[in-house]
Amino acid sequence: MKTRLVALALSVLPPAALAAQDHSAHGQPAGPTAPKLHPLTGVVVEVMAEKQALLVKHDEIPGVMRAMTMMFRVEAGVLGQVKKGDAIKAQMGRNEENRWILRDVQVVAAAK
Ligand SMILES: [Cu+2]
Repeated sequence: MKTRLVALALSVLPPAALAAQDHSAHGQPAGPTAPKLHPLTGVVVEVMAEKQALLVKHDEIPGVMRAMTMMFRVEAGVLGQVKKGDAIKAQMGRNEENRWILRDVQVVAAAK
């Protein structure tokens, strides 16, 4: 009986509720789910040392976010390792303050 109820609940859940998370409204509250990381590629538009952040023009992250330019908090050590114009890859997620962050930032092509 219990199994049947779970199956029923799942079948009732509209697929749209699971997909289509457009993060154009940055800073919206995170859901109750555990923090998730998404692979990201993009180009550093600006190193914002005073905010310990990078302004990054990132490619589309399918199912998560359209291509756009936005700010990401990074670990302090990253600031000295990237520069304006560098192409990077990283893992995108949110920190405890619900701000967008990048982890595992790697330069894949240095600015010319
Ligand atoms: Cu974005």
